[in-house]
Amino acid sequence: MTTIIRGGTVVNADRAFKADVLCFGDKIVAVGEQLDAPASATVIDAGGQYVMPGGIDTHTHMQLPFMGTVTADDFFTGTAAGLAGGTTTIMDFVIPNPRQSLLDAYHTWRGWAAKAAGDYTFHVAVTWWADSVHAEMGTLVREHGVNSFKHFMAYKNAIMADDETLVHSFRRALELGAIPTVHAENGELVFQLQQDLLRKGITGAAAHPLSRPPEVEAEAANRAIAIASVLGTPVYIVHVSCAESLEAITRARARGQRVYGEALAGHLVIDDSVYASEDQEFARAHVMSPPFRGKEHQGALWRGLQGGNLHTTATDHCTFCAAQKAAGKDDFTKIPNGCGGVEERMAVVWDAGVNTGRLTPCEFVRVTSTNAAQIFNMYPRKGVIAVGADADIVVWDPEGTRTISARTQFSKGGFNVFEGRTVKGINTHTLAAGKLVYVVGDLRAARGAGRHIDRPAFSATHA
Ligand code: URQ
Ligand code: ZN
Ligand code: ZN
Repeated sequence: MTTIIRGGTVVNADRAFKADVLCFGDKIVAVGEQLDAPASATVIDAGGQYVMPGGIDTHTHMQLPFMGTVTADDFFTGTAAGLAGGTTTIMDFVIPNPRQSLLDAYHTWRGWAAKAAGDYTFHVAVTWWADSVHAEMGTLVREHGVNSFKHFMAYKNAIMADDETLVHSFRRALELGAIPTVHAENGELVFQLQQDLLRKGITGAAAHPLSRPPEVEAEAANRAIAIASVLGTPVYIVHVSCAESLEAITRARARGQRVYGEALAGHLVIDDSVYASEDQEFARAHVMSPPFRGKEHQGALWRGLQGGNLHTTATDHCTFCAAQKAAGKDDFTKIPNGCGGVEERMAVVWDAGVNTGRLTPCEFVRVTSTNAAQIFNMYPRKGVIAVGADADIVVWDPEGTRTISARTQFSKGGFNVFEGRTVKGINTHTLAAGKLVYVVGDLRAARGAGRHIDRPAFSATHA
């Protein structure tokens, strides 16, 4: 398949410039003005539009078994929804149960992901520790293209990693040239606060944020950063939701420590007033962890992205339908945690970031694609419009508008946390591995067309 994208402005993280882009097969083969193309080539007129690297969502959970149920989006519907919104690669999670072999879990998730419509890669969670975990981490790095290991510091009595596991795993990641990532919330504090609230008879969704105040997140962020500092390993903090966690990252980076932070599109534009809704179904639909915060935290997160102390934007796409969320109608601790966003991330970050002047188009590319590719060692295969890169390309109309709604979304779950938001700046075309998979409103996602992306270790002193 040959495609020529004519007349657009290519936007990479470092610069924007007028150029055509020629794709052959799954690769970009030429970038330049007035390119020749074979008569058989598919022509995309990008006049007046931007031509940007396909989005990379560093944090999704498709088909996740969690809190007694399974997320509504599987690897096909979830990646297809991502393609519709300009995200061409997702970074999902293998989450072994405690005492479960990491390799067994990895192979299970690989089986589930075979149906994906877009490219995918996995962070592997370390939810327990034993010599066998030490060994399997090595196998995953050496033989399966894993270079990042996730640690849930929340979710006590489930998948929470205690300090012993954190220290062993961070140390092993360093040996292997892999990066540890963390869900930073103090799971013991959350658990105790949950019990306090339930004892007081406070059981509705409004209790959720009360059990997870910003300090609960910041303590864990500080602890993960301190462990990483002592052990000399980098650390990546997922879904940084509050100013206090960002301050911990900013302090560490000012000391020269290699700490990265991720912001969710939801946390950037949605505040905690959603939990005060009389409509309990609406409030439950917004239960995710860390919770949506007060408005003052959103400004901090945007400054984090602008100032280079937050590096990626993601979604933590983890959708549950109303009936699934209703499992917690009498006990908020039983509401499956998670919200959607994989389809809306790029347009929401553009509308709230670029249209407001917070981000330039180049900075938008950096935080929606390039930084993710570089931090997790997929660059320059991903994250740039350049010869030799994968032909994962978004043609972006800065004047195009659409109103986000669950009624028109492709993702499952029947709810949209961005419901009713009109965004200006939308993708008119998405190419994934050189195939035209989305043309305004027309999604052409193919089951199984997605590929697993191996991510080499950065360096290994000894694996
Ligand atoms: O904690 C996570 O990242 C997963 C389990 C999704 N749920 C959530 O509330 N963020
Ligand atoms: Zn998390
Ligand atoms: Zn998550």
